[in-house]
Amino acid sequence: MATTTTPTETVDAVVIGAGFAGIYMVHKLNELGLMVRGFEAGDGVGGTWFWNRYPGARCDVISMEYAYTFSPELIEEWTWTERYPAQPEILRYLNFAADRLGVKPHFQFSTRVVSAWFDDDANQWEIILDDGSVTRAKYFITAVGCLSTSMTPDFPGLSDYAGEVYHTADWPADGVDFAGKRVGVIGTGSSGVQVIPLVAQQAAHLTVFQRTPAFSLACGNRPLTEQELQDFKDNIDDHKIRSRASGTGQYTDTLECNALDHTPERRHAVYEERWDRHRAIDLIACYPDLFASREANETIAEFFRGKIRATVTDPGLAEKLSPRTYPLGAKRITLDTNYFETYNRDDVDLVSLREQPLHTFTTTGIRAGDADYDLDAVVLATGFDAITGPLLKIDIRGVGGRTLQDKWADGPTTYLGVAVDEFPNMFMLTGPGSPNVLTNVVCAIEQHVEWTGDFIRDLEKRGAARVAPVAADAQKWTADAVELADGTLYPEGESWYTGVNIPGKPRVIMSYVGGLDVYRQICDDVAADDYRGFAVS
Ligand code: NA7
Repeated sequence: MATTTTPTETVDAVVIGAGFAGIYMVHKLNELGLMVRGFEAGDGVGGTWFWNRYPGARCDVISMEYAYTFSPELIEEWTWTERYPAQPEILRYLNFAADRLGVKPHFQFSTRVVSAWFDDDANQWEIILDDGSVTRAKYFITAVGCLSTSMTPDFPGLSDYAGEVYHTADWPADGVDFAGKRVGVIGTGSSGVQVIPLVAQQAAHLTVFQRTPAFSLACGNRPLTEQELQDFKDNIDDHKIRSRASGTGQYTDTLECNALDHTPERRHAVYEERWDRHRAIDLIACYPDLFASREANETIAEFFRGKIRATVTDPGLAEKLSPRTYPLGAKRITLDTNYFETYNRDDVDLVSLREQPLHTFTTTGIRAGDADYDLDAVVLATGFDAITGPLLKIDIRGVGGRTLQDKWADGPTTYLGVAVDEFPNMFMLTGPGSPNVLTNVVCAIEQHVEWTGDFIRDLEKRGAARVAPVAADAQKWTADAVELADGTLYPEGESWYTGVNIPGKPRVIMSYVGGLDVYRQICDDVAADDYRGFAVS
């Protein structure tokens, strides 16, 4: 690997990915006057929103809040149509933003970065692309997203199955016609919960294979009114201040007393009022103790189960759909439109894989428990190798040829979730150890891009050739972040948050759980203290 090839191009910075993070990072580096090249595997911008184009794909953050705030022009010139934006609208927004910022010419699309190695002598990264060409750059910045490496379980017999197979995270651009077909969906996380009602409407018959039921909130999606849109634009400064001061980038009015301090009747009334707001953060952050105490959490978990019982007419089916094995919020709360209602249809069945384990695919379908299910098509809504997956898919080698795979064999170690010791001049946007997926990710991205951009400006001003975190600071940051997470209910979620959905992946929370507001302050303090914890030469 560590042989210098003749580069086709030498630039100041390479950015991988053209989603929310990559678009803004390229713009920021352009503003700094650096020569920047972006690489993107898709044939257009969008990142996660480019590939996740399954029917029903929709963001779980309100549209106006799921948008860049750094540019008054972008805010003024874009108008959202729905409260929760669907994938095509987010993709249109990102195309609009990339065009308006003029970043598309800096990207090379339909190009995958295969490997990158740090040249110790030249203090440069050599980036090797899937067409064999090579680019050299001083700075190597990953904007690869947290949910961009899809996960297909190693189901026995899958390769022998003769029917159609689709993964929600890699959906055909031209769509799929399920009319008249017997379809199976495996997975009931956010993607499954969104795709199931729409597949049910089209297919002749739908069988849902559920391993763990979801806590799901009816999203109450609707068109936005002109008044709402105008009010938001008029109050954008207030929105920025409030989202920056919040732990998740989404503000809510958390009550001062604990859930367990209220009577059951009072609590129920509070939950009902919050349910009608159709916003997950308003429920999970309703009382301060909901995510700190299992007993408090059970009160809201039972409230959600009550909603399932009120919707699903068959009580046995309602119970199968009711989560009981993990606290609410420890797996991501899903947002849906008519998810539980779908199970009242005669042409939809549920197979609980806890009661009937999935043994194998056959040539004609799936064998689970004692039964064979004949299926013309199967949709895998089985999720992602999250956060570290997209980084480890690239063969990244730092000082002395050390691979990132080797460095992170026991779990990712980072400093501030943005840099790794032994990997100089490399910056990760929303990397492991940063607040990433536990926030409105656009807020996390803006903070990371702005902080990284400021740091690079500072390095260029000093004439620095090389920067990397000090190993001891990275180890401390990582250990402290893990300890912080151990004091929450996240480890009980058994989800992609902690890597347990991927066989063999180290089981560790990959996000900083202390809140985006606290994290922002720490990063600002590090910068003010002459980038404490980084060695610059
Ligand atoms: P998730 O949330 O990881 O959901 C994946 C689903 O697939 C979940 O229900 C899993 O059950 C199920 N799954 C995974 N592997 C298997 C196997 N081997 N057998 C049966 N079922 C399986 O991914 P999503 O794409 O829905 O959502 C990811 C994020 O994207 C989401 O949180 C939003 O932020 C957007 P399990 O729960 O592991 O028992």
